[in-house]
Amino acid sequence: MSRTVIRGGLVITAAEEVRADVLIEGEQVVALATTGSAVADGWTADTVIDATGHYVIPGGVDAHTHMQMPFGGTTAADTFETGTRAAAWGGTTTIVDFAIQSVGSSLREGLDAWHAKAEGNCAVDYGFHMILSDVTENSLKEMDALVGEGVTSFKMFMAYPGVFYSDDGRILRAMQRGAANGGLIMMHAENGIAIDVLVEQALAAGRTDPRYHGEVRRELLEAEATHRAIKLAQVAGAPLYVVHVSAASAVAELATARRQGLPVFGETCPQYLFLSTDNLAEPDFEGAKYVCSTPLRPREHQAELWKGLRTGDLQVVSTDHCPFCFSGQKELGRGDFSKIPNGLPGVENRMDLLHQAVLDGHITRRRWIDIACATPARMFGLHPRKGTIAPGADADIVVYDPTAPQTISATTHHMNVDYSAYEGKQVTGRARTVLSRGSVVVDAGAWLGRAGHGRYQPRATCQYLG
Ligand code: DUC
Ligand code: ZN
Ligand code: ZN
Repeated sequence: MSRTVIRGGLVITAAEEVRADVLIEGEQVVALATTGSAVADGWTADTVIDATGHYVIPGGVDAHTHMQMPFGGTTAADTFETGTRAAAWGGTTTIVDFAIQSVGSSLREGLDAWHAKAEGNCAVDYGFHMILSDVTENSLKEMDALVGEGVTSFKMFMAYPGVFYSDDGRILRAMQRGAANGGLIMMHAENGIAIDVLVEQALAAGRTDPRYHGEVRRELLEAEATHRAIKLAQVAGAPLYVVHVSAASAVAELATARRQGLPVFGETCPQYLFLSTDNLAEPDFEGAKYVCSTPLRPREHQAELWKGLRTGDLQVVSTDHCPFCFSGQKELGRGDFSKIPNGLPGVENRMDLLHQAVLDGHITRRRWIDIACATPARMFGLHPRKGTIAPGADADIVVYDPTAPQTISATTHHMNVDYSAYEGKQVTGRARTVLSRGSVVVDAGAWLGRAGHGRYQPRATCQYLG
């Protein structure tokens, strides 16, 4: 079995920061020992990685991606191969993607289709959530089977009537089932019935530019849906995870519920922390690059999101990586913002943007690792394999250079999309060496990984409760 030692770095986990060497055998971490100690110096290895002056952090866990997802008459531009490769470049070594149940089909059909897309193609490890679009007696029964085979979370939509939308009764039934079988309901919390009325009225009045996407998807309708989802979960006796929280008032709903002791959790995404409606208003249809749902909000919301991440009212930062090229895909919505496919690229940028947030004073180093690695792993049943550096954990490790300057750009990124949402943004910090289950996949600007190295990860039920 191969032995690797990572020497001389500052090991940062959600729990602590220590100067330690890390010993890896095969695919797993087997020991940590203080740098310079007799124990560490006594280790022999086939490969020694010098991490002097660097951080040694767990590989990122991005719990919300959509590789090659069909949406709005087109398909997200990253395949499982290109998207997981880009993830690795950015220091993310596990993704949890969303398999989709189409209306009229079974969960099994959807899950099988997503396994077929991913299998043999991923550069890093992956798991699946299931999008539940058709709550029937049969799909409720199927939820139990999926939990048993490691698909332990189910996304539901209060938005997109006629596509993914579930009404309150269906949501309640799925939550009740989740309360019984351990499946965690993930909610897209926007009142889609009301939004569709506002979309129709905006278009009829000739308001067709991308910025109206942000205006019709009103903050109040995110807060209202978040509140309703919380109450439905309370009635069902189920925990709740709200995805892509963008509005300050939605954070307030989560905070109020949490003060009441309810097991409700919230995720936000880098686009809500770093971008705003100013981007949606960019001229010449450039605003389309920033169309996603929930939408970007006015800049003032960012402070509340950062505060939520510090106080713990928000627990996770995922990307909702769902890239559509500007050319030919976003352009489908010229003259009608409602036809712009919803989604932004970001799987490659998350770890660096959040490191920049450390430098900017929004969060601490350990909180960076907590919200980007440790908590998503626990929330979605991947602990202790993922999200930390400890004996027995998978050797998914990033040797991170906290001083490397970087200008984010589509000309240098590895995502299969023709623009960057952060074009020209300067950040400090970058993954230098990335290991996935003990194999070096990125080193000093060189790609050493391969499609098919990434393995499907069946997940336990939520480990963040209680
Ligand atoms: N919600 C998501 O989580 N991803 C893409 C589109 C959407 O509405
Ligand atoms: Zn969503
Ligand atoms: Zn999503």
